[in-house]
Amino acid sequence: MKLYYTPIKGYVHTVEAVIRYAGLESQIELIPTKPFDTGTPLAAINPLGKVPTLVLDTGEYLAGGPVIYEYLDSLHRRRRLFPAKGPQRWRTLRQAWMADGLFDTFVLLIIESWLPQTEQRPVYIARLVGKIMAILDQLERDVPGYDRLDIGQMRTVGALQFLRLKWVATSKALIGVDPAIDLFANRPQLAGWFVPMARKKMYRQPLLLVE
Ligand SMILES: N[C@@H](CCC(=O)N[C@@H](CS)C(=O)NCC(=O)O)C(=O)O
Repeated sequence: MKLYYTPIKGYVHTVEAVIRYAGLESQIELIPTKPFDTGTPLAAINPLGKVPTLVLDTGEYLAGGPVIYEYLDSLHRRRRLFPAKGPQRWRTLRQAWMADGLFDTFVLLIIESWLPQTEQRPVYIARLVGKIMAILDQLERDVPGYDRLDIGQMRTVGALQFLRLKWVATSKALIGVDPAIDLFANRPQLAGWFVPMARKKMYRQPLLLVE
């Protein structure tokens, strides 16, 4: 299998953590990919042109992080990250979907931050920031109900790591966003869960080292 993804210094993607959890490191060829580069080979594989994209040995591709996580989760013998059925499955999928939305919403903000400030849209930015804060508030309510490790939790760690890594630089480049906003202030449940999770080995060791 070949994984097209974008290694980021100081960051472990959810897909990397899932690969480690599943013990599939030796079965996956990692292909560092810049999806925003014109001429990226990714465009010929996945019409959405997004990372992560997984090309199977059959030549078929899978895309959408959560689709890839579930496929990888079907390939190991440890406890499943995706519960097979019942209320726990829907709770977990909802949590993973929300965390994926947190990541996607923040990516939209990053893309907006690439524009000169005179071309940025303050109303749009405020709306995206509002969604991010609302998701953090929902996580604050959800964390006390977390049970055994599942894909909802893993996607949440991945999204929060990315947010924490890029928040200050992104908000400095945006109009109307205060870079001093502390994402974890007044969210003690979330901070108390996230900080030790982020220190776990699977979140400290990316699959590829990047300069
Ligand atoms: N939630 C999505 C995120 C995918 C995503 O938005 N990837 C970005 C990278 S940050 C991308 O490839 N963007 C390229 C583009 O929008 O053309 C997933 O996990 O599949």
